[in-house]
Amino acid sequence: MQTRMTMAIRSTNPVNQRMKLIASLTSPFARKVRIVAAEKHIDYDLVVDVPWEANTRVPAYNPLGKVPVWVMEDGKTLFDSRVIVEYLDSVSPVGHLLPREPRPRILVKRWEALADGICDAAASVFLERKRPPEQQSQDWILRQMTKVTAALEVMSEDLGDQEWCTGEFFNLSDIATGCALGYLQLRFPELDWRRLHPNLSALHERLMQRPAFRDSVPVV
Ligand SMILES: N[C@@H](CCC(=O)N[C@@H](CS)C(=O)NCC(=O)O)C(=O)O
Repeated sequence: MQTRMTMAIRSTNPVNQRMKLIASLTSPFARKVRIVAAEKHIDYDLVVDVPWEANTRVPAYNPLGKVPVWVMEDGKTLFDSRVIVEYLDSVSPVGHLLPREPRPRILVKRWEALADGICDAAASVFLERKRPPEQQSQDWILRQMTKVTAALEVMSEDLGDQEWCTGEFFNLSDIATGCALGYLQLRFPELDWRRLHPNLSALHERLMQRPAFRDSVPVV
């Protein structure tokens, strides 16, 4: 499925072919890219491709067989999501999502690493639980879920009573965190992170006020 995403401002890059995002609609990493592109008004075609399906074309774009993949105007492909969002932030002058100064910049990327780490651990549990019960490892599931709960605790502590993850300005740290929380809500509705961490819950509510978040809620 290919969908044209129409944004108010086009990318400033010279155009040969339209830029494309290859993504599944449930991937939190792909959602992060979609939100960054929307916040920065970058125009692209969304190509929905589920890497787990037999007829997937994802390995033709990314040898690692993972989404998201960004296809640039000259056909060069970019992965993974952290590389893509850094690229998108640098090609459009609209609302910087990564600070320029080294320390604030790396602190935003630290939040992103934490949020992506939650998604990696949670996704591996989701996949493990899809295996036949006798093949599932409870030790593995526990190990991964411990990472999720520990990372949520650190996020909650670091957020404190700030409006946004790194303080008063919305940036990539909030997008990555919101995508991780949204993924937990989708795949692990039984997790009690909202009650345990009311500040993360309030952050998620604030993020859901933004059209880019509302328009990219994962669908199953
Ligand atoms: N570190 C990668 C993670 C991407 C990832 O794990 N994507 C999943 C979907 S959520 C995937 O495509 N998995 C297919 C596979 O592992 O074969 C990123 O940030 O883009």
